[in-house]
Amino acid sequence: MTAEAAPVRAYLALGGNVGDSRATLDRAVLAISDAKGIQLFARSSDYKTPPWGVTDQPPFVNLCLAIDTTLPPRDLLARIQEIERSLGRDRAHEQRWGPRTVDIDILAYGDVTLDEPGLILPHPRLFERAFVLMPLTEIAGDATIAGRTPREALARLDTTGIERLQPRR
Ligand code: A4P
Ligand code: MG
Repeated sequence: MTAEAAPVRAYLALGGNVGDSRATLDRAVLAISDAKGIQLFARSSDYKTPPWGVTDQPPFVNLCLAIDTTLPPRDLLARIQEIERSLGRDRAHEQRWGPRTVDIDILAYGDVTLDEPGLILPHPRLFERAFVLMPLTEIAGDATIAGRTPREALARLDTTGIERLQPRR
C-alpha cells in the first residue's frame, strides 16, 4: 500500500478578458474544485483590472484561489491547462500577454522552488503584478512566498484602476 501524499497549500491566479469573463472564471473555479486531488480552501473576490503588459486590450477580470492539493506540481499544471482548454483557451493563436478567455497560473506551491522548462515556482512575475497581489492579499496577505508577503509586495505597487467587484447575484 502506498501512503497518500499529504496535501500542500498552493495559490492559483486566474484571469481572462474575452467573452463573459466572470462566468468563465466561475466555471474554472468549479472545475478546479471538482478536480481529483484538489480541495478549494479560499476564493478571493473578482477584480476588474487594467490590462498589464499589452495595454491595448480590454480590462481583465482576475481572482486568486488557495487550494490544498495532493497533486505534484507538474500534475497540477497539467490539470489546470486541461481546464483552460476545456473552457476554450487556444494557446496556438495567442499573443504573449494578449487577450485570453482564461489563464490559470500557479503562483506558489508550498515552499517549493523550481526553475524548469514549462514550470517556474514561485511564479516569476508574481511580485510585479498588482492584479495578482490584490486578490492574493485578500485571501493570503500574510503568507510567506519566497521570503515576502503579498501584503508588503502589494504596498509597493500602483493599484490605480483596480476595482473589487461585488459578488454576482
Ligand atoms: N509556466 C511556467 N511557470 C508557470 C507557473 N508557475 N504557472 C509556463 C503556470 N504556467 C507556468 O503560459 C506560458 C507557459 O508558462 C505555460 O505553458 C506554462 O508551461 P501562459 O499562460 O501562456 O503565459 P504567458 O502569457 O506567456 O506569460 P505570463 O507571464 O504567465 O502571462 P499571463 O499572466 O498569462 O499574461 N493584465 C491583467 N490586468 N490581468 C491579467 O490576467 N494577463 C495577461 C496574460 C496579460 N495582462 C494581464 C493579465
Ligand atoms: Mg499564464
